Amino acid sequence: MNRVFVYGTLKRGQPNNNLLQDKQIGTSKYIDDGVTLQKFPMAIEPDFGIPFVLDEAGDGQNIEGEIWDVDDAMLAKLDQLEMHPDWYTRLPREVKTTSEKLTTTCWIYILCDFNPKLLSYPQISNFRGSNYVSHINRVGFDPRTFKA
Ligand code: PCA
Repeated sequence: MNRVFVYGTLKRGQPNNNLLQDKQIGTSKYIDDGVTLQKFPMAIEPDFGIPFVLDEAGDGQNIEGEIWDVDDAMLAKLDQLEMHPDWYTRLPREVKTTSEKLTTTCWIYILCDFNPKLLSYPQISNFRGSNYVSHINRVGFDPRTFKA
């Protein structure tokens, strides 16, 4: 099993959570809500509403999200969605569980070598995804513009 911390569109009630719960792809189990032990900036890209946890630990806020255990097939699908390692990079980071206050290591999709302009976008600790535009509807979208 692989433990993943999701903070954006993969959370329950968000537009990509159906993928995380698709039994045709693999197995997944919601474990608990959680919050990152370290602080990170989380930027919301304004045109498509894409959430990015930025690789700049120490700045920003403790990020709220959900802990899921997934099998290898599901992890591979998530990697494909997040374009790991070309766009987001999946990195291990410590997360504190909300119910038991236990520290657990999870994979998190983080944007490394990011375009510094992302630091000027609105920053939040809890993504609620009101203006998110999914991949298929992104006109003029180029993931490279978010990288340094
Ligand atoms: N999906 C991943 C990373 C950002 C996003 O929208 C997640 O929910 O954790």
